[in-house]
Amino acid sequence: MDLELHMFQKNYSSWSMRPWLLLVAAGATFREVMHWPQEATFREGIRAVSPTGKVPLLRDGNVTVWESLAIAEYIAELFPEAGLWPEDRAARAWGRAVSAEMHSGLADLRRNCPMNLARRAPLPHVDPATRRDVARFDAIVTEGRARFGGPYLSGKFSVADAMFAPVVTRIISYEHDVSPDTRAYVETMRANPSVDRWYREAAVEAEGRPAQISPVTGPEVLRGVRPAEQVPDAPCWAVIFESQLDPDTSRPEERAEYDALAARMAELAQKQPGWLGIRSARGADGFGITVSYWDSMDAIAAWRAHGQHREAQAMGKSRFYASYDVRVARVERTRTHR
Ligand SMILES: N[C@@H](CCC(=O)N[C@@H](CS)C(=O)NCC(=O)O)C(=O)O
Repeated sequence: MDLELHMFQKNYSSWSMRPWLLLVAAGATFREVMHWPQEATFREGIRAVSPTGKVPLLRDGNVTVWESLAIAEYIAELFPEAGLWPEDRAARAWGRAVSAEMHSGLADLRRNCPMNLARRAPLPHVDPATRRDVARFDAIVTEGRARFGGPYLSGKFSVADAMFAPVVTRIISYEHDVSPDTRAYVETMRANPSVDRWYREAAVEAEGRPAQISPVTGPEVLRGVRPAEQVPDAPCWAVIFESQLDPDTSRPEERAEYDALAARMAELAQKQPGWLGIRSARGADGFGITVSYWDSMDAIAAWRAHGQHREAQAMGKSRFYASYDVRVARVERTRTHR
């Protein structure tokens, strides 16, 4: 499977959030392709892949799907075992109806309260149209939970919840008044592991360091561990690779080639004896840090000498990197806070 989700930054992109949550909830392996508004190639980068010039957009090999609701349906079909729609036909029909309503409606709430996960402040004045949208959301939540038993809209987490997730973030960010039942739903959603992961990754961007936490996400490629859990316990060895991409590498085709090479190397590295984990982040300015963890110096030396890795190193030097530094360090102690 070769899934690629094109998206904007997590703090602001409400439409991108929906399919991303579904992919993560389904345990899918996929590549996030971020389009950063700060980058000069931003517009042409999106236009190159999207017929509408908008994100999200999902690519699955030669299949391209745009429009978040269509992407959600595609993901639900791709991962039937994830049960992203309820089994009960009436619950499914209701979930589809409210999802479509969300996709085409609640325009005043969307316009007047743009998604901004970092915000925590009410509007100075909430106009009647926005109030009506909040009241409609309240009514949907109350009806769904009463009819299908909660804690989510139609029982367990489904496409409908992903569609409403950005509304949930607006209730939190703008401190809108909602009923106790809707408040409970908002809390359930905020605590949902996929939603929480989105918030955590958005917080890294909100600090002004737009970073792609690991260019490849997903359980297979990263050996079943999420980025936050990839750092192994001490003692172990770390290879710290700091690199500055060449300005040419920011051209979309060149960057796609580089990303594919980096993903192949991450995949190959994890199959080597002594491999323990990897964490990687790259900013919009092309500066990145990748730390790979190993159980011995011998394992690091063997990986350095690996044939395909040597070819990749040569290509990195001649084409992709303006500069890089490698440091090998022994990890003596680790401490963790989540
Ligand atoms: N109806 C589309 C809406 C997509 C959308 O508006 N995406 C925003 C980002 S959250 C976008 O790409 N905006 C760029 C633009 O309008 O130029 C969907 O459901 O996917």
